[in-house]
Amino acid sequence: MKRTVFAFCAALTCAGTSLVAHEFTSGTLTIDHPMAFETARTAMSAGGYMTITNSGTEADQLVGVEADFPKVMLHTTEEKDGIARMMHVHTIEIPAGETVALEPGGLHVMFMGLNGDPFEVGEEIPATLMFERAGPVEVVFKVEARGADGAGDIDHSNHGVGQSDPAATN
Ligand SMILES: [Cu+2]
Repeated sequence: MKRTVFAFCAALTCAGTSLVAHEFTSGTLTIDHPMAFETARTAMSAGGYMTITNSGTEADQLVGVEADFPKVMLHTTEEKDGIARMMHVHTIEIPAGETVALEPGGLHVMFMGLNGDPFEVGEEIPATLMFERAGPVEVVFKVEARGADGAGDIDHSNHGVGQSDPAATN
């Protein structure tokens, strides 16, 4: 009985730790909660989100992301005439003393070429963030459930199809 209780507590602690401490640091950079939303079976791409805090005194730049997909890009989202469009960006500036959020409807990582292998809840996506100053930082994107209404990731509903995304053609 005692043993059962102990095991239960240990499992709780473990779960709590993995949620709270899902962050990665390198020098003065802290990457918090890299995540992606689960995707539909037919999805060709998925967004990756996180916050990056630079506690140093000099700016850094996220210049790329490497992961096991045909293509991984940095995107920003611009809304024009009520239509959200993905735009490829080459770098994401992380100013000194600031936190930059990569989030739905804004800057994000785009994992492209899923090819019938959708992101599933609980899946972990290893990736390497490439920073100009800090160099490579290994992180793990955790795949989380999408809201019942699809909230949180609306800008990717038609993404990867190509009609409205100039970045998808290059
Ligand atoms: Cu995108």
